[in-house]
Amino acid sequence: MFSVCMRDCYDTCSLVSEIKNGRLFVRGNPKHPITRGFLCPKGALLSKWFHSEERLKVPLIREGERGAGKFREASWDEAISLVADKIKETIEKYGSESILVYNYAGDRGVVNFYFPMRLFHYLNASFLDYGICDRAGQEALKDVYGTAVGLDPEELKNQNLIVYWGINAFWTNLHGFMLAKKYGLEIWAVDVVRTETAKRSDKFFQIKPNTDVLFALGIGKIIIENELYDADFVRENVYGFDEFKNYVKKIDLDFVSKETGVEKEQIEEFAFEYAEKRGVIHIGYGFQRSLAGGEAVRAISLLPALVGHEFGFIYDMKTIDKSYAEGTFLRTKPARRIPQMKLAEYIENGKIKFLYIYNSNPLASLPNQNHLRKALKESDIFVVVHDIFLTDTAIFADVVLPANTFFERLDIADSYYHRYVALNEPVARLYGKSNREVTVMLAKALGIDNPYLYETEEEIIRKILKQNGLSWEELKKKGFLKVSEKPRKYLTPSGKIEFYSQRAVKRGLSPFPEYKPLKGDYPLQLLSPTYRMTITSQYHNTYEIIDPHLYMNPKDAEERGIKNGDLVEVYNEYGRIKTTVKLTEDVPKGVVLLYKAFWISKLGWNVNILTTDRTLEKYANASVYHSTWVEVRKI
Ligand SMILES: Nc1nc2c(c(=O)[nH]1)N[C@H]1C(S)=C(S)[C@@H](COP(=O)(O)OP(=O)(O)OC[C@H]3O[C@@H](n4cnc5c(=O)[nH]c(N)nc54)[C@H](O)[C@@H]3O)O[C@H]1N2
Ligand SMILES: Nc1nc2c(c(=O)[nH]1)N[C@H]1C(S)=C(S)[C@@H](COP(=O)(O)OP(=O)(O)OC[C@H]3O[C@@H](n4cnc5c(=O)[nH]c(N)nc54)[C@H](O)[C@@H]3O)O[C@H]1N2
Ligand code: SF4
Ligand SMILES: [Mo]
Repeated sequence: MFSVCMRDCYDTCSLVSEIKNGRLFVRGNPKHPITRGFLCPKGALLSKWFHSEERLKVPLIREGERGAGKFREASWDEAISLVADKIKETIEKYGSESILVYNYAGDRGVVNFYFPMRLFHYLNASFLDYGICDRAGQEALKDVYGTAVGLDPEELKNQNLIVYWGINAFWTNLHGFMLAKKYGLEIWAVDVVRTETAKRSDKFFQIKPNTDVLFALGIGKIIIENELYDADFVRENVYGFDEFKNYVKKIDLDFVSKETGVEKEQIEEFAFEYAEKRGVIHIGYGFQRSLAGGEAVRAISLLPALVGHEFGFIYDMKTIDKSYAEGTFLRTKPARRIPQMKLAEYIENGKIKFLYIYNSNPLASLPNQNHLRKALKESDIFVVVHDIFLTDTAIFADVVLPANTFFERLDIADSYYHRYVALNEPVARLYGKSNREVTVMLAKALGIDNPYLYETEEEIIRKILKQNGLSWEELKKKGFLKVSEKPRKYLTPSGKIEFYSQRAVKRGLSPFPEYKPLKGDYPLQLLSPTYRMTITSQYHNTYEIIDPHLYMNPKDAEERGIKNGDLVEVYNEYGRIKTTVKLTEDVPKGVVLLYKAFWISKLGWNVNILTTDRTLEKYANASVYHSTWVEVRKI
């Protein structure tokens, strides 16, 4: 059977799965041109995840205090009618907008991701305004190109150089990294940390955090002032080039070198070689989750244009139109959108009385966990969590509904990195119900007979494929289909690549990317990037391979009398955690690192006890996890 790894991962691997003697066996689909039949270390363990003894088998209803983890088992009938009654009661008492559906990309199957939204649209409930992940960069690229959709990675075969900028691709986009290798591209990395990607790159530019905007502007200045840019391309396609040229005149390369920590010769080397090799840039999601993230992406995205690329960046990919699955047409009122990063505030203000969570584990993944947990404990909100496991979020629920896995249902998935849509067929049935099945049960219990709430997976998939000019028969045969690219335009007000961004000016930003030094109230900047063996919080409980160490530069440790392996307290205005230290030169002085989003219920803490819930307001309330500062002391 064809499967698709539905994790929130660039690669969206096509898989082949089968059941032998009651066990699931999964391998990569060798025919898929991007994912090419090999699995990342997380994908290789999917059978362990599928068969995990920790999977929820029956619904649970809360008995003790919220968050205490005391539940009683219930039948599906009882649990679903309780949820339906609460929905009705909430609408009667507080109105439909007091219901919030909180979902994210725990499973990226088109039906599984969108189908529950149909019910909540039908009920005119509130929805999230997603800001947790790639938001600042999305806005920034819209400012410059009018779209965040960049290069088809298969086009890399015609390129010489790829720069991984603020992305740890060897861990987070393994198939992309291997594709660049296969095509023989030169690989560079720009990162604060000497990551596994940096270690495998031909050149590594280790930069101080939050200074990317200045680094990119400095490179731009050198390219322009040495006339290394593609003058014909720029004349035809760029808006505001002369003003930009004047703007970078004022940039002092000694200042750039001092602020970024990169030697002037290295900055020049970057500029000259990048221009000569006409590099493309994979702009990471990770590094833009910072107060400097939006301006940084804006500045970086100008570089490929300077060397004559139409869309010479990789960020997002949108291939098929999936809106039919979501069913916004079922609404009769426009949706109230709640900024994702402000969940705790909205709960505290009593604006949300009923929270339906699926495909997400916000009590691991959202910042400022102490605030969120307090808000939940003190409010009279009713919380339903639909998940495969008793996650930290499920522990705070009133009703927990067991979900099944993507091996247990029909679906399709597209990718935010490449142009393939892949088929996912059911191979087995163990426990729980799919997001669609639960939605159907709820619709029934609510007495709703709208046919869109009862459509089957196959009906929805066929309709979406047809709308997008793709064949169901062909997909069933091959397991994946490439969505071809139509001729593209810059979707900016001028119809050009806006070095002078009119859209940014409208939001009160400077027309050109601006550098502002950042400083926190504590001395060390805490980065919390992705970990190799988890996908945000997923797999902590099933693979049990985590790395809870605080990574620290020996110089910072020495100043604090800390030695390798010492137990320390990491603290700031949001909270405190205890863990052991690993000293490493991979992390520069002034920066410490903890990997993101382990389970508090398993480990006792999670980095998000410390991370800031501030947002980048001018970039649509994007998250800024990395703009967190802490102090560390030996205990
Ligand atoms: N193994 C694994 N893969 C994943 C995930 C996972 O949890 N684990 N999560 C998935 C998700 S949800 C996402 S969004 C993507 C994220 O994929 P990536 O973008 O690769 O994510 P991160 O590792 O968070 O961040 C990338 C890098 O940004 C660097 N960085 C931080 N601040 C700065 C800065 O100021 N400047 C520069 N230049 N670099 C900086 C960090 O050191 C880090 O190495 O990965 C997806 N894939
Ligand atoms: N400190 C720090 N925190 C971060 C980040 C960071 O860089 N640093 N990164 C942020 C980013 S980029 C992201 S995208 C977010 C992600 O944060 P979340 O959206 O919370 O993602 P996950 O931790 O993957 O949780 C997904 C949940 O969905 C469940 N699930 C999986 N499949 C299904 C299914 O079919 N049905 C149902 N009902 N449930 C299912 C999983 O078991 C899991 O509990 O985290 C953010 N958190
Ligand atoms: S996590 Fe990503 S790379 Fe690994 S198997 Fe899944 S889609 Fe592929
Ligand atoms: Mo993400």
